[in-house]
Amino acid sequence: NNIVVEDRPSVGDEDLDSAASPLPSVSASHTDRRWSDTTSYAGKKKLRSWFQLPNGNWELGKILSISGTESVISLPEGKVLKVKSENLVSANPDILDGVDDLMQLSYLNEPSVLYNLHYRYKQDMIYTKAGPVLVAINPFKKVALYGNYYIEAYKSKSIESPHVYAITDTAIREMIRDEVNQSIIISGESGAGKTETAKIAMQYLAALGGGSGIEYEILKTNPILEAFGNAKTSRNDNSSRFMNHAYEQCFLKMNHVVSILIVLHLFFPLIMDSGIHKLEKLNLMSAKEYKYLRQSSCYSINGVDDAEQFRIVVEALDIVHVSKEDQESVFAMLAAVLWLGNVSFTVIDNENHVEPVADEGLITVAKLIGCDIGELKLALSTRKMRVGNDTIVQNLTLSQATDTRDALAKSIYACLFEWLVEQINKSLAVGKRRTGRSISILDIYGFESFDRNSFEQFCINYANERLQQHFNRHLFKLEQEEYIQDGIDWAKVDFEDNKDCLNLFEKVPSPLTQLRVFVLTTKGVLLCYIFYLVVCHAFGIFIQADLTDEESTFPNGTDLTFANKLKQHLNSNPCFRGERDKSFTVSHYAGEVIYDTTGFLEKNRDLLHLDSIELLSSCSCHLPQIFASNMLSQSNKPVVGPLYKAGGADSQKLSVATKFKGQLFQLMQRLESTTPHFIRCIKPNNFQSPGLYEQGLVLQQLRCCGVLEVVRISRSGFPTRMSHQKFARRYGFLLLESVASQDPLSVSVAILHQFNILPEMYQVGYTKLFFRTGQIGMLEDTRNRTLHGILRVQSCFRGHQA
Ligand code: AD9
Ligand code: MG
Repeated sequence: NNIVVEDRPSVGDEDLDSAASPLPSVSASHTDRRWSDTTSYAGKKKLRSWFQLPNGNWELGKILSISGTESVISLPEGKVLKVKSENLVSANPDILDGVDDLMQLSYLNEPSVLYNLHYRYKQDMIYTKAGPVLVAINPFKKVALYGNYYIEAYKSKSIESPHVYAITDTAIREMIRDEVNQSIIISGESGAGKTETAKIAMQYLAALGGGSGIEYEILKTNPILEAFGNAKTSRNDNSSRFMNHAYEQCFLKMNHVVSILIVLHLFFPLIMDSGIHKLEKLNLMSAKEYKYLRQSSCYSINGVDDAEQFRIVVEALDIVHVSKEDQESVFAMLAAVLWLGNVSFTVIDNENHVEPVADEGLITVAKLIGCDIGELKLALSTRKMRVGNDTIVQNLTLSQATDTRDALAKSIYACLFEWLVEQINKSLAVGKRRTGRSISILDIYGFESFDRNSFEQFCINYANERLQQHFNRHLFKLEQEEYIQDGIDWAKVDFEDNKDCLNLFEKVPSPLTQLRVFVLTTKGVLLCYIFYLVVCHAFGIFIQADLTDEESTFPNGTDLTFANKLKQHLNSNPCFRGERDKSFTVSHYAGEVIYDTTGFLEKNRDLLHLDSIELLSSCSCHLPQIFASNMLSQSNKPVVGPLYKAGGADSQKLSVATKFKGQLFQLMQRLESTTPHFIRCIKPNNFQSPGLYEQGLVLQQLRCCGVLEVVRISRSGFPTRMSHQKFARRYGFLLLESVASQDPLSVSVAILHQFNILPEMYQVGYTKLFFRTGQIGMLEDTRNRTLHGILRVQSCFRGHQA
């Protein structure tokens, strides 16, 4: 039979059984670091072994006997089973239970990793290293791991267990040592704890800044971004809807994808807080009275005190110097958005044309944004069109008018968010033009998969796919390429590449088919397939079919035809699968997601008619005016409506997907020039419930983010590297004997010898030295001690002289 008997670490079975719990920090000696992956084994009697239950969960048992291909195993609660030996997977000796770096496990297989993480999680040790990556498991409760005591301890290195503070500290040290910008990249599914983790990292930076630095101010501005940019979703009560790229004074946002149909945080504090007298003129009613808020039928979040939340936001607005007057306008805009949702229409002719009902809703909106009621009515129910040199006014149907109303509400909200971000960035930059190096903390919206996934999920998951590629590139691809380039011995490790999936979103077949000049129907209505092409292009899902086909499909050039085109053109991509009706499935690195294209085109457009922009610019309030001029300066040609001019390129700039892609590329470009530090957040259950650890869910997240592969490559690889020159310069002065030749390589080799660095712990490449983990740390310690000594001697000497 093909049973493999593993070479076990040399610890006696009985010793293992009686070994005291070695927590919190266990480190196995280097020689114990053997590993074997998912190799089935049947070894000596009473060895610990994993057995998979029919429900997929793993249980830890002990092998009682082995005969032929079968083993008898005892499981917890006195169960004894006879099983096929090949179904057993090696477990680590209990001396390794709860090691703080998965690299220390002798057997690196899935059940062992799951068990180790759970073992720690049960004791509130939510952080574990997986080689260079920090794994953070969401505790869904307060854990006593933060605050000044811990910050000081990590700063002075008196605690070494894995922590966000430790990663942040490393980033700072490497920034200083290597003079390279750093980034802390936080990823994970929605609700896994990314935003909390980012805040913890900022806390550490803020503490180092002594409570007065820019980090501190950023921390203080967080409530604004969260209030306006987060929303409650079924996955997370406080889900981020924008990309937060903090510390570089650059907040990229996904505001256009924010659908106000999701309940946004600030609305509730605004409504609930009856104590704010100034808000009286906003004419607010209870949440249930607003149509936009009613759609979610969710009016509060457990444990969130709306009044307190509101106070914090106002305080934060003060900090970023938003004047009281502007603050009132901000809240007036929010109220206007809510009231807009309540504007209703009546049909005025037999062609289903409508006009808004002049009720409380309409009147309040006009008052809040400071416009004429008549103008508002016109903007919501008619559209000006230019035909040749003439302008004609066309009445809107009910569905067109509703779309116009919702687009106006969305735009006001999006502009407001953008404006706030601008104020924050401005205030942070005042008098503090930073020079030198930086550390960026990246926290984006996590991978999302709901029962129904739309355009928002499509964008969010695309961003995550990009980030995953960055992770892969750094930890696998570049790493291995560098080994090979520098000519060191290296056996390649395979990893999951998400290239195919990215192609789905990005690959633009060339040559690009030109957008044809659009055709006017006899009634002067623009063919809407233009939008459809814009969407397709933006996604790299560009359709090369002859446009005359599209002409014939008009006026049905809708979500359905869009979906059909996708199916037709992407079926050859292994990550794409067409589904029934308007749906399609994408195989993301984190799992399959079925997207429903209903509303894709409309959400992608998300653009305002010129009529609405003109309305805003005619307002007497100052924020709507700013919004209008910002929108006009982005492009003086709104895409929607017949004022659109032919000449594809400009129009593409404006689609949400294109804009989004642009922001994402900009972000990735910035990240590429930094040294990345990765934190992988893991969600242990879908109920936001403390203590519950679902093996299957955790395993799926570990698998999709390649944690095991990372550990494997780090264990067999050489994560630290330094050029010969730099190494010689940095440590050369530690040499006790002078070296015959002064070339960097000879000096480096002499240093390695003097410090007895074992040959298997490093490799000498053409241009660089490559080290296994921990080696440079040891050299750095010696260097620091020596430098310290020299400084002390010098100051003593000076003291004497004086
Ligand atoms: V989303 O992609 O923005 O939807 P995130 O950002 O990954 O998501 P978030 O940080 O908002 O998730 O965390 C969700 C919730 O988990 C928080 O509101 C906290 O209640 C909880 N959490 C996360 N991390 C910690 C922690 N270190 N300590 C305590 C935590 N609670
Ligand atoms: Mg978040």
